[in-house]
Amino acid sequence: MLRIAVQKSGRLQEKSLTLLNECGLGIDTGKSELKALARNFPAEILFLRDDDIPQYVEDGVADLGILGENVVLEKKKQLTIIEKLGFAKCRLSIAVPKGVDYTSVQWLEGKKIATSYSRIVQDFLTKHGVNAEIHEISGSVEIAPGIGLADAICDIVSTGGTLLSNGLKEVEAVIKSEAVLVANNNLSADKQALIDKLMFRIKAVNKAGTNKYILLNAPNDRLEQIINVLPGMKSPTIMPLAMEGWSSIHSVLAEEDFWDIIHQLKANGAQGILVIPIEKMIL
Ligand code: PRT
Ligand code: ZN
Repeated sequence: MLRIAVQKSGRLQEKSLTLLNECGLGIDTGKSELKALARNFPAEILFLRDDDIPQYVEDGVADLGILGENVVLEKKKQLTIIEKLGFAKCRLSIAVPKGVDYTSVQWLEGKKIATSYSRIVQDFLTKHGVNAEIHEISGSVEIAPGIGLADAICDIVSTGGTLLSNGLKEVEAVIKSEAVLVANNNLSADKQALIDKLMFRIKAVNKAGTNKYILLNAPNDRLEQIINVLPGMKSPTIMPLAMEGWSSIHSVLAEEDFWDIIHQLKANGAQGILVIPIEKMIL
């Protein structure tokens, strides 16, 4: 039985459970319990505060955990990041009042920085040879400069809206972060086998999410140009249409190349282009 720690409530909870359910675990969501048993996989979900997950995974109370990389780096526990999950993307940044004439990290010398991430900030300062006073606070970091508690802050930024509405500007991105899957370092062979099974599914789900299935019609005399534009898993599938001289082409596109390729397909005479989400993708 695998024990998987997931955030009890907050930004990561829903996406963590959705991912596990897309992997077929069958977890009943919506209950405010501390534990839940997966219906279709030998796994138990432990609902915890994200800050506590690294300790539970280090101690082996949980075998796996899903949390922000920012928390993993801050807690410095003995555990291993085994997969980046692609959601809850953000950065941990230093910000200063918008009127400050900030030119380089040297500006921080001798200053007071408020943050909930003192270890990450200290590593950043050490790397740049800057001495500054770190003031550890646990919430509402962005108000610290306004109330005279600090000269700068280091906090999570996603859209930047919070900084803006508090009269601050982002001056250094210290780390980038996203949700990650972490594992205990001393897993039994049985647990490792279950994790391998789960990892296979996670990869299939995440790969599917970044790809699209595409169908289009093309005149046979343009097939070659169109096939050259399409990547495909191996090569595109080509089937004759009932209409003489035309074929239907099926392929898979990476989301990031999507629009570029669609424009090229149109330019090469493709018609009736259909784009369909992929649920699972196994290579
Ligand atoms: O209760 P618990 O301790 O479990 O939760 P929490 O309050 O510590 O964490 P939570 O749920 O707020 O966030 C969990 C994780 O989501 C974080 O550790 C990050 O890895 C990730 N994440 C992604 C974010 C954001 N985006 C984010 N925007 N975490 C927090 N924020 C906050 C940030 O602190 C700031 O106040 O949103 C504000 C900034 O957002 P913008 O869009 O205005 O820039
Ligand atoms: Zn937290």
